[in-house]
Amino acid sequence: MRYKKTMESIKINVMQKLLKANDAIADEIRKSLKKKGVFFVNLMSSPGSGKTTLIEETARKLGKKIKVIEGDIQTTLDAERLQKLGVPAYQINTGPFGGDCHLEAAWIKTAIDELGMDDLEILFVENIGNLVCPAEFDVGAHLNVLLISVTEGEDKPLKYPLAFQVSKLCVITKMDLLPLKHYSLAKLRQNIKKVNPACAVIEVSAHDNVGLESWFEILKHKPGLL
Ligand SMILES: Nc1nc2c(ncn2[C@@H]2O[C@H](COP(=O)(O)OP(=O)(O)O)[C@@H](O)[C@H]2O)c(=O)[nH]1
Ligand SMILES: [Mg+2]
Repeated sequence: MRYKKTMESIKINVMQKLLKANDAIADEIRKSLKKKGVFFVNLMSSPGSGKTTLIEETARKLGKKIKVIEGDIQTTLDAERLQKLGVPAYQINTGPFGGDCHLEAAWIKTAIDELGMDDLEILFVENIGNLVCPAEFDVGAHLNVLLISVTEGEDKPLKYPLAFQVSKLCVITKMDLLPLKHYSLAKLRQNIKKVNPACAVIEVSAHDNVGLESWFEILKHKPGLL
C-alpha cells in the first residue's frame, strides 16, 4: 500500500514537472508570435467535429495569410487537404512515438521553426481529436477554441469540462444538420455556461456558409493578441 502511494506521488511529481516545462515553452511561443503580430489559434474537438473543414473555409474566404500545424496520431491526410488549397501545413504524427493524444509546446516550436513565421497573419493548430488530453497541454496559443458538432450530444461540456474551461470560444458546428430528434441546442448552450460562464459561443455550418462571418470577425479582432 505504502509502495503504491509512493509510486503515485512519483508519477504526479513527474507530470507536474512535465507540465511546468511545457508551460514555459508555451509562454515563449505566445510572446514570440505576439512580437511578430501572428495570431495563434488552437482548435480542439472530438474527431470529426469539423476542424479541418473550418480551416479550409477560412483559408478560402477570409483572405488572410494562414499557416497550419496539424496533429494526428497517423496520416498526413489533413495537411494534404490544406496544401491542396495552397496553405502551408506541417503535420505532426504522434503514432511513431507512442501515439500521444495531444500536442506539446516543444513540438509546436519545432513546427513553427520548420514553417517559418514571417509574412504570416494567422497560425492555426489543429489539435489531436479528443476532448481530454489537448486541454491539459498549453501549446502557446493566444486563443483556444473548442468545436462541438450538433451530433455529439448536449452533455459533453459536463463530461469533459476542462476542454471547455480552457477555451474562450466554443464553436457549435454542423448547424445545417438541425433539427435533430432528441437534441436541444439550448441545453448544450446551458451546459457550456455551467462549466465556463465566460465562454463565448457561436453557431456555424461550414457546408452551408452559416455563421462564418461571426467566426471571421473574431479572427479579425484577434482576442488574446491585441
Ligand atoms: N453536415 C456538415 N458536415 C460537416 C460540416 N463540417 C464538416 N463536416 C463533415 O464532417 C466530417 C469531418 O470533418 P473534418 O473537418 O474532417 O473534421 P475534423 O476531424 O474535426 O477535422 C467530414 O465528412 C466533413 O465534410 C458542416 O458544417 N456540416
Ligand atoms: Mg481534421
